[in-house]
Amino acid sequence: MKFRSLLPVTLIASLFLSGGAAALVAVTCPSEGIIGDYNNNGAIDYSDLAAHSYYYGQGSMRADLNRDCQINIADISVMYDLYYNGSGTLMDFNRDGTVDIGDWISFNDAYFVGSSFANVNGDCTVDIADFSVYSEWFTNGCGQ
Ligand SMILES: [Ca+2]
Ligand SMILES: [Ca+2]
Ligand SMILES: [Ca+2]
Repeated sequence: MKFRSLLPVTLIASLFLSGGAAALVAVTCPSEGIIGDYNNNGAIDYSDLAAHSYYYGQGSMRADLNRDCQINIADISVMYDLYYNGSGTLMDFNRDGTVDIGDWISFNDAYFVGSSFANVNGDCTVDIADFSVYSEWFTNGCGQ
């Protein structure tokens, strides 16, 4: 039993150490483009719907708005949600127009249920790497 109890402590210690080392590395913030703003005019309008439709038809990954590396109806749903309910950047996770603790909470909600939206590093899986990336962005004030 004594040996068994050592394992979690070692894991926690190594996670802590790797987290500490990562904090020393320079953080590159995500580009602050608005998600779904294909024509980069700062708003989601009808021409963005048309652009999304075009990329969707082409099977382009530019149409993959929910970041699950698949182009399907879910992406159309996200595009219409952006159009009708407001837009946001990658840092503005809850799309309320500001980057604050609410985004951190929303990211954690998405991360712990394994939502593809939490795939912030774009590698098609939701894992500790995404948690690490978003928390580094967040603690370094990206988007503020
Ligand atoms: Ca998708
Ligand atoms: Ca926000
Ligand atoms: Ca990922």
